[in-house]
Amino acid sequence: ATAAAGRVHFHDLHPTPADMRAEVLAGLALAQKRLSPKLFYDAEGSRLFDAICELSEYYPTRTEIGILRRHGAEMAERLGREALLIELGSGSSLKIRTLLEALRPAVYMPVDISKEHLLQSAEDLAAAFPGLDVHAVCADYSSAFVLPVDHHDHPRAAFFPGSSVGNFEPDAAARFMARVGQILGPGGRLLIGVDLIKDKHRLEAAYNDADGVTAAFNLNLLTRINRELGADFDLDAFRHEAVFNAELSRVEMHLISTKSQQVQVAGETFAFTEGESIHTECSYKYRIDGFHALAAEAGFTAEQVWTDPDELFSVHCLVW
Ligand code: AVI
Repeated sequence: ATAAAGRVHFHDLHPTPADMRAEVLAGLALAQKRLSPKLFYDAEGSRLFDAICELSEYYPTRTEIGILRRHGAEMAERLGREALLIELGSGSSLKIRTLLEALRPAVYMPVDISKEHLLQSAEDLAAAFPGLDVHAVCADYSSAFVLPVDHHDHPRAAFFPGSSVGNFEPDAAARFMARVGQILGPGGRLLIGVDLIKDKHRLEAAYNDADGVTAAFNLNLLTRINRELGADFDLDAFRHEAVFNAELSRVEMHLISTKSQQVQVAGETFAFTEGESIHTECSYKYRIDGFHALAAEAGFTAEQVWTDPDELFSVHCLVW
C-alpha cells in the first residue's frame, strides 16, 4: 500500500513475519535456545531502545552523534548532494537530522520495521525540514526488499548508523552489505557506524545499565511473545544478562531462567533448567581494519573513516 500523508509518502511492505510463530518455536527448540533480536522492536521495545540511547553508560549513540556533528560537512561532500538518501533502521530519525543540515538530499527514504515509530518520525522530520521529499518504507531491511520508487536520476547513498551492522553475524553482515551495494549501484556510497573493540568493563556496562532499561528491553521480548503468541513466560522467572565474549568480539545478551520451569508457547511446551539461557542478541565490535576487510568481502571499498578522540566508535564512508 502506498499513501501520501502531507509530503510524507508511506510504503508498507508488511515486514512482520507471518512466520514469527515458526521462528520463535524453532529458536526455542535449539540446544542453545535463541530468539531473534528483530523481535525487540515492537512499540514498547522501540520506546525502550530510545531510552537506552539516552543512558550515560550507552556511549555509542552520543559518540556517533558527536562524530556526525564534527564531520557532517565532509560526509555530505562524500555522499554527494541531491542524492536519494536511504536510511536503514531509521527508528526515531534523530541522527539523520545532523546530516540533513549539511546534506540536502533530493529524497530521504527512511526504512524501518516499526510502523508507528516510522510514521511518527517521518512526519516530525518532514515538519522540521520543509521542502524535503520523504518516502517512508516499512520493511525488514535484513531481508531482501525492493525500493518502492526508483529515482534513478539521483546518485544513491545509504546511512546505516548505530552499529546495527554489529547485530548480524559477520558473514551475514557481509551478505547484507552486498545487498545494500546492489541497491546503491556503482559509485553508490554507504555511510555506516561501527562500534569499536574496547575495554570489557566499558562494553558490559553499556549493556547492563544501572537503571535496568536494557534489562526491560531484553525482557520485553517475552512480554511480546506472551501477547502475540499466547505464551505464558513468567517475567519474574527470567533475568537479563550481558557479557562480552572477547574471543568472538561480541557482547551477548541472554535471558536466564532463574528456576527449573516449563513454558507454553503457541501450544508447545518448553522446559528450562535453572540457569539455562535464551540467547537474544549479539552485538559484534570491530577494529577498523577488521571492518574494512568485512566491507571488502561485501564488495565495498573503504574511502574514509572518522572516529572520536577516544576511539570508541567509528563512522565509515564505503563506495560500491
Ligand atoms: C541496535 N543495536 C545496534 C543495539 C546494540 O548496541 O547492539 C541494540 C542494543 N541492545 C542492547 N542495547 C542496545
